[in-house]
Amino acid sequence: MIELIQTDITKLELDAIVNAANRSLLGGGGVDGAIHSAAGSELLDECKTLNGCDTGEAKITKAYKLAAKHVIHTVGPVWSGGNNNERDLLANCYINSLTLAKQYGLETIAFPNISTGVYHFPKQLAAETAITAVKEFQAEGGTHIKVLFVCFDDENYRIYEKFLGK
Ligand code: AR6
Repeated sequence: MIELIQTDITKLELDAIVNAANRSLLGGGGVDGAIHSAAGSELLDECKTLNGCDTGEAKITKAYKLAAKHVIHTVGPVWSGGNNNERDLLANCYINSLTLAKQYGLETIAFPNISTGVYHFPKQLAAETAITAVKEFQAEGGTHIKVLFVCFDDENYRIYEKFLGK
């Protein structure tokens, strides 16, 4: 079960929304900034207890003032030409977030287009990587977690429409 929508991820009432964070987990710009400002300062307080997060890994918190129940924070790779394991690290973001969702018994999760903003991962390759990772997890994981790909910009939305065959 995969769906595609174009919206602001902070508005979604789901079991979890995923944050494209940085290794400090202490906030930033882009979707990270939007999630922290909508969730309120208690989110930052909980993030301060987590001791950061490595690239490709994921950590879960409550969602405070957001409509979602949890935030899963993951750290995408900074694109630096493609020879630094960027693609596997990006796939790990999706797999590790879904693994956490499964551990917590979550049924609905929304992903932003991780690394395609200030981290400059090429959008087509990022979409292909994200969709492949999610499909593999769903095929192998034996779970029924519903996954929403949330695109914010038009370019990503058009790319996902193409790859998902809409
Ligand atoms: N809802 C959904 N998607 C969004 C939203 C939103 N409200 N706002 C932006 N996007 P970016 P990254 C999309 O830069 O490249 C932060 O400072 C945006 O169109 O947020 O992984 C962190 O702290 C883009 O497609 O994340 C890190 O330092 C996508 O979210 C760094 O940026 C990701 O863009 C992470 O960079």
